[in-house]
Amino acid sequence: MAQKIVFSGIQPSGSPQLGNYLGALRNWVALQEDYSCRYCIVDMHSITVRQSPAALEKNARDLLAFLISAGLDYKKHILYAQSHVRAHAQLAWILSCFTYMGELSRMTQFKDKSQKHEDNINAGLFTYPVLMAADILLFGTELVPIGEDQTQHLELSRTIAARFNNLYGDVFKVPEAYITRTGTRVMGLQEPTRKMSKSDDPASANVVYLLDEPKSILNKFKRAVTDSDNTVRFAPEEKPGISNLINIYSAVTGKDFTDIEKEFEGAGYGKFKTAVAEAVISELEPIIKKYNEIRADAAFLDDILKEGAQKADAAAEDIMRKAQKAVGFISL
Ligand code: ATP
Ligand code: LTN
Repeated sequence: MAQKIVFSGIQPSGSPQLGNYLGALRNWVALQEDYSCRYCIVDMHSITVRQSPAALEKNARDLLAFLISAGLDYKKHILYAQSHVRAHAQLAWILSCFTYMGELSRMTQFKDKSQKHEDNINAGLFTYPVLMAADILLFGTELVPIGEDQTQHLELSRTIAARFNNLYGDVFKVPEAYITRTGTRVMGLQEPTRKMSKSDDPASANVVYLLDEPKSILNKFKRAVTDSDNTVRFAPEEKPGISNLINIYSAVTGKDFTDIEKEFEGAGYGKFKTAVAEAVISELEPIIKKYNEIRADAAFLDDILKEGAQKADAAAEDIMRKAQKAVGFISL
């Protein structure tokens, strides 16, 4: 039987951070065993927020090298950049004609990002979820590993797919989200009520970048905002900072919350923060080692992108053609 299809994307809009890893990338690696996976560097999504062109290109190459170092098998699966495969934009246009303004205005990411970038509320920022739906639906995807912040977008992809199928027959598979128990919403270390995001201010200690030096990771965790009650207890409303650290520690070590509370009973926050930092550092260590070996090899990375684009092109062809035929474009 053919393997089920997994698709996911990550933006090269900065350097990847711990939330990306625990919420999404780790699952990307795990799913490779049982599924046929397409993993995409979604550079077209990134330009919905103004980027420096040189930084965007560098970030995309860094990200590719990171993904390979984290264990993505580019030979067995498909690893590529969105802008290299035309079908993403082609299908996004068709789907935009089956998506309502009202639906897009309800997206919380649009509202957040419009507030953050008041001077550049462009149409791409608004139709961002349509492009994401196209990414997913192009491949007959069944499972989409994402962090919790993306569930609303995935729900909209399902709605668009069902709406199109209702009108024209079974063109698209209706995808499901794949979300694990822990790590799925990592909050900022300085602002534990907001999700950690790679496009936050890199100068602050709010974001743990996956490529940070171990010393810097330790420092950021030591400076993490907590509370004055000095007990390690999971209570997200009352103790957002400590709860975030418990969630991170649990995601990395696999221990559950009550065991963690017991482990650090009476230990104080200093000791706990150091333990969380050390667990994160040792999880990342082998990835960083590999990254340092491959990042400078531009030809190696470009070859992977070229091959990935060809494979993605071929994989998208069938559904792209069906969607065009369904709406009545001339078939040759
Ligand atoms: P940006 O801030 O540039 O929008 P981002 O850091 O939020 O980027 P994306 O590239 O948009 O990251 O997302 C890649 C994957 O990482 C998505 O599946 C997303 O759900 C997940 N993710 C992002 N931030 C977090 C977080 N703080 N906790 C858990 N998962 C996250
Ligand atoms: N919107 C996602 C990135 C993304 C994505 C996708 C994730 C673009 N296309 C398709 C899963 C499937 C984000 O901001 N995290």
